[in-house]
Amino acid sequence: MTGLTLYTTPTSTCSQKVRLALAEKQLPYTARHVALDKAEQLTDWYLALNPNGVVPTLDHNGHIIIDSSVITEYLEDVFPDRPLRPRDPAHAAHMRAWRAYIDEVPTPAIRPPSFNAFLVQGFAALTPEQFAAAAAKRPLRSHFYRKMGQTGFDQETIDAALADLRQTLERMNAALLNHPWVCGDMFTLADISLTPTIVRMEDLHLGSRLIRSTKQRRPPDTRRQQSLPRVCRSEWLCGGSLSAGRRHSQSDAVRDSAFC
Ligand SMILES: N[C@@H](CCC(=O)N[C@@H](CS)C(=O)NCC(=O)O)C(=O)O
Repeated sequence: MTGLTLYTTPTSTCSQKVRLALAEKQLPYTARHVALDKAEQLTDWYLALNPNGVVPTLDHNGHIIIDSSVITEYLEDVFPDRPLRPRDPAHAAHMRAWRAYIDEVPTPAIRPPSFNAFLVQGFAALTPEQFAAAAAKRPLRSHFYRKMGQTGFDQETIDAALADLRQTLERMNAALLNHPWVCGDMFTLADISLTPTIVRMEDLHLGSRLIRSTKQRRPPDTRRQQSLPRVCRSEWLCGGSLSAGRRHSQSDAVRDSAFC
């Protein structure tokens, strides 16, 4: 028994990072699903675990660990088998620099197009007062929800997000020109941090141009092509739930303005 319980939401990209790491390390765990659509992350019992009111949260034999990047490093420290972090300190620093960039740039950038496509419609029926109260309850994201409003993020915000995502793709493209994974020959936590955002981009129809251009520019590398499905086949990531909610008309605007 690993003693691991993960508070997680199927469609949450941050939860997916942890589930991918658990899957790669072949660590069994108990999943406790947190219903973001019912604001379960803002209930007293959950805020007592994670005062930020976001998923995921890990409970390891009573030790409560929050933040997906912190959780995956913790898992690496406690369960070093099937390593996802280079042992060499300089290589580990390189991986952590990638992760810091991912947490700073693409992870927040994927939110505005995701919320416009999948989530904002869930707030449409609220009165302005109810929406203001819902936004105010978010310990970390009040300003984000206020900026979104009940009609979605404006084009300027979407354009800025797409510029950040494009920069990420360019950096990945450069890194993957000569190596199978972003940090070189080893599949690491940096690849895990990137994967949910790339999958979400595909779900939003933002990614196909990148994949085409990457294939054209990268020399043939059969090992990488064989390795990729190991991530994409993961039931934790590609269970279909990501696209289940796609019905908002703004997803067309996002798609049409992307990577032209
Ligand atoms: N830095 C945190 C961010 C977690 C986060 O933003 N989670 C989102 C889902 S991906 C969430 O729970 N949002 C709740 C909300 O919007 O109220 C982490 O990596 O764990």
